[in-house]
Amino acid sequence: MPPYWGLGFHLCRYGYNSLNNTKQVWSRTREAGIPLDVQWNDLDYMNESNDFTYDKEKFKNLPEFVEELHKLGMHYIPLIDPGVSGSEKPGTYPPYDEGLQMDIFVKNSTGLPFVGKVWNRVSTVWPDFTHPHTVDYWLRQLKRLHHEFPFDGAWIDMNEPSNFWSGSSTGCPDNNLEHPPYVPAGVDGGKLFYRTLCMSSTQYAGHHYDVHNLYGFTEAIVTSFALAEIREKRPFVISRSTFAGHGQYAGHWSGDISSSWYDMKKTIPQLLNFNLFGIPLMGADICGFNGNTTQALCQCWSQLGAFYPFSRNHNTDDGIPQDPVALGPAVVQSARKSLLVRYLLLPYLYTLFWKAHADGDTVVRPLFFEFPSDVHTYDIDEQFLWGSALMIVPVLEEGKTDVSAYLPNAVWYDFYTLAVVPASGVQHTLPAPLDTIPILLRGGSVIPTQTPNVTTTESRKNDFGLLVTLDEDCRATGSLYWDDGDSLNTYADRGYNLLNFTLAESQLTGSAVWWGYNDMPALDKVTILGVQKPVKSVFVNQASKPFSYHTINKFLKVENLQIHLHSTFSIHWI
Ligand code: MIG
Repeated sequence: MPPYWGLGFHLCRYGYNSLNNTKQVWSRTREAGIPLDVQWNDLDYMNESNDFTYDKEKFKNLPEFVEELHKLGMHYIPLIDPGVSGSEKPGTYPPYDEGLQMDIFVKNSTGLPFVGKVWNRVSTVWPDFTHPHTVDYWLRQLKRLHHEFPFDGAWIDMNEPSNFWSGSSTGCPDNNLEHPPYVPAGVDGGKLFYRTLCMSSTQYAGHHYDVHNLYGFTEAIVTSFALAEIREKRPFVISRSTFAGHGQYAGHWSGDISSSWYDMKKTIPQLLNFNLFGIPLMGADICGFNGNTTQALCQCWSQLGAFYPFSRNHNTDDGIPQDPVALGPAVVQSARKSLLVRYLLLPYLYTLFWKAHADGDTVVRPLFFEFPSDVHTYDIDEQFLWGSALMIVPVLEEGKTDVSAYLPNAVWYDFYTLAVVPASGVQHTLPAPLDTIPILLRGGSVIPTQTPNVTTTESRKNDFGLLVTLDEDCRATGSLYWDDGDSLNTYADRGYNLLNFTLAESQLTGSAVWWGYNDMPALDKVTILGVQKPVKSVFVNQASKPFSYHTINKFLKVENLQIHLHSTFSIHWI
């Protein structure tokens, strides 16, 4: 279960190169009114690219900055590489000295630490995350860094594991693990160890040959455990390498994609796949990583990315700045508008994450998951759903201001006008003005919302709303999971609330299936879409209430309710 703040918007780039620059981008994003929860730093915060250090000149006041973020209810995440420097002066760099003492580095075939090279000045050695003592080792390193500046999560990169050398400085021994009879196509020069560790190097669990693909997964498990120990709050870990089972411990981003329309489009099938793999906390670098983005691309990508479960704008060090403000008012407007929609819908997204946590459900899902008997849905990968109720139809081509969507057989409502979209079972053209990403609501749903603010910490305090969409039988159901959003094990320890909502025969009822957490804002607003006949009166728990009814778009709105969700309530209309 991710922390609630992890579902906010994240801002990052490789090569801010100083705290001043980081702060400048961070503050101009806030000044533009763009929702933002988490500021990140890439490896340029480190001293000489060494893990568990920070540059005391260029990032001098990093600890103060992290405190400032915390005061504002925001969070901070640094990059951590798995490999640590293997050639600092003895006694000056505990991550190396302690690793030697604890004997937890991956070893070469002669029993000494395996030496390769990544970002470190001279050489790199790798902790063996299958070694039982590495839990202690990694916890010590992270704790020491956390003592310097209290970061809130970990971004674990290069954990395939990636190496700038193929093997060590002299390559790898000549044996049948390095040169098995069959190698996968595309492996450079037939070398399995191409830009990674030697296959005959050894780990606690066996030859690297046998556990290579588990390196990132094991690092994610240990990192997640260490963060929970240190912060005593929910760990938030985003990893580049994954394996089956990873979703229990961490999320994923798709690495170094290009700032291109083609790569943006391909992020949707990636997202769908990772949800099928049980790793719902997934996203791609918004506006692309490699190369220079453009205003038009970044505008559309900011809108699409606002609907990635893990939503982060990140960029390479040799590209133009691509935070929304850097790209001008059109991108700012699109990012702000789509992220405010995301923040409005966070109670729904969070409830989906709870369902994924409890039942292994998908968060983002392909249309065929909801409409398995409709063969037209099978190959759709340019639209996607959040749960069962919300369909996102991004613009994926430059300059387009409408988009063609397939609407499976159901009642669909336009998120913005709240009117029925008069088509289903057909291809339909939706308007997509440059600052608007088309979103449809599926009839039959009760979608919990919350008035958005510019951080999740603030938006969590606002009143709830319900968007209720009638299906062809004028029914709807939905639920809302709520807890403090950050404590460990709230679900297992039953420190949460679970509300169920049902609408039938012009009556919406809501009741708590479980109430284990008292700090919950009131329900203040209910909007019911698809009410065909004009409404004469509305009763909330039998008492008559003012309302408004939109005769053209046919929705009913009841506001200023202040319903305490602990008790069962009903709203009906005649
Ligand atoms: O060799 O830390 O995928 O997101 O900015 C590149 C620098 C290392 C790769 C990551 C990318 C990150 C970059 N890293």
